[in-house]
Formats: sequence, C-alpha cells, structure tokens
Amino acid sequence: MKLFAASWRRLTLSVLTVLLVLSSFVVFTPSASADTFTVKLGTDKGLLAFEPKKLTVKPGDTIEWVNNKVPPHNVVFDKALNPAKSADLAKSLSHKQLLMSPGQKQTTTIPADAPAGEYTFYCEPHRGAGMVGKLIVEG
Ligand SMILES: [Cu+2]
Repeated sequence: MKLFAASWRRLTLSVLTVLLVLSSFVVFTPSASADTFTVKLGTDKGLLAFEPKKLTVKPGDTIEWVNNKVPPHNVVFDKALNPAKSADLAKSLSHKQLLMSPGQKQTTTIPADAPAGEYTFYCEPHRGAGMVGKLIVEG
C-alpha cells in the first residue's frame, strides 16, 4: 500500500507538471505571434514616399521605420484621421524627431487596445509632396 501511495504521488506530480507546461504555452502563444513590419522612409528609387505606403497590422505588431533615401523624414500620425479621432493616440504612435542619416530607425508598437480601422500618417517635411501613408489595424 505504501508503494502504491508513493507511485500515485509521483503520477500526480508529473500530471501537474505537464498541465503547468501546457498552460504556459496557452498564455504566451498570442504574444509570440506578433509580427514586425518594415516601412522605408523614402523609396529605393529616391521618391518622397513611404514604402510600402499602405500596411495592414494587428494590435501587438511592431512597425520599424527605416530612414532610406532623400532625408530628412519623420513619422507623424494624423490626430484627426484615426478611428478614435484621438490626438493622444496619434501622438503615442508618432516619431516627430527628424531622421537625418540613412539607416536610422524608429519603432512603433500598436497597443493591444488600439481601435481597429484606418490610420493616416505622414512625413512633416514632405507631406505636401505626397509623403503620406495608411495603416489598417485589424480588429
Ligand atoms: Cu520625408
């Protein structure tokens, strides 16, 4: 009987261990699926545009803005052209600092609670030249 109790305890322990390992996967899988996208500031051909100029992401994803051709550039999200029409949200996604040298990077991570819909962003020095992009955040 003593032997039975000991092996029963061992069995219970290993079952608990397996459950613990499995549950940790369930908790961490969603964040593991977050993606990183690259947007070039200035096209490879030297045009004043974002490349790509339209991008679809989901909350948790990260956008890496890479300074490319014809700088300086920056990334400013339009305070009115976002689903929440929120100036604070736009500001939190923006990088106002001008990037002067090719290869400089900034990153924006889409918050988990970011409202789904269309966001417009632009480069301040080149907005008039059409350096404007769209970000679609999926629900
Ligand atoms: Cu620019």
